Amino acid sequence: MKLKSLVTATLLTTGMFASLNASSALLTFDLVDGGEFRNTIDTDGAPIVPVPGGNATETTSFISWGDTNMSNLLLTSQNSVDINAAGTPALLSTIKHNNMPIDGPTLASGQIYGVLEMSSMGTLSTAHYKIPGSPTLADVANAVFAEAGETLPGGVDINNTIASLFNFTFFETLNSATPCPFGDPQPCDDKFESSLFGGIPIPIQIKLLIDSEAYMLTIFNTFDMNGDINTAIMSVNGMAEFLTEESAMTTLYTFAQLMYVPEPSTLGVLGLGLLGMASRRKMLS
Ligand SMILES: [Ca+2]
Ligand SMILES: [Ca+2]
Repeated sequence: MKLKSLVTATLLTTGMFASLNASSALLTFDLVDGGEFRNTIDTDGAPIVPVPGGNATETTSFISWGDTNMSNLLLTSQNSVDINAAGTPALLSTIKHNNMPIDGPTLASGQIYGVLEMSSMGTLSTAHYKIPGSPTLADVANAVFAEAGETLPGGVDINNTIASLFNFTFFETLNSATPCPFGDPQPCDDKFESSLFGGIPIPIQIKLLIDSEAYMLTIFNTFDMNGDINTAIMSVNGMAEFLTEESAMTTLYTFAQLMYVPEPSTLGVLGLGLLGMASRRKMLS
């Protein structure tokens, strides 16, 4: 009898999770819109038209500029990414800069637009972006959609949606300048400046609950291919800067990482659960 009720309970629980959500991971990100460059222009103010691409597993966006040795940027976003455990970085996207010494007008500025929907095998509840004033994810998503001239894709839960719009400016430096404008060694590196719409600091940090346990989700940029969170690029007053080497391919990685946050409220819930188990055992015996 005991065994039978245990089996029934397990089946019920499994069935409940399956019906609640298709995700089988602790946290899943699905790219539901964007993953593309937008409004990219050159130093003459002429548009640089992004070329979209991709397949079942990834979405790409490509821009190139320059008269002789073409420089280019390739954005590659994973269409679906699972995080199976806290503390493990998961790769969301890469930006590869093929940096050449070029003639003619160069890339001046642009945007990167992307919308990620989060889901979980457990019960997911998001709180807010960890910034002063703490707007909800839905507040930020609505503001981004208004700015980008977009709407929420059908069937997507706006409360679990991360809508991001990066604005960037690019500085192609004269390679023979002495000294280099950004103080780097010869030939002079080029520079990106990037800020996230709404003044949200980089890395992005979002508090969320999965099955009533508190986590901090960090979405960060790094040049480290293994996603060491200690190498994350930090914004200063909302602006992140980074240099890319001449005649080389530089890859900027975007990772997501969950960190478990023990909170008094969570411990309280856990305590109640243990209490419940203890009382049930008493009733059965
Ligand atoms: Ca260059
Ligand atoms: Ca340069």
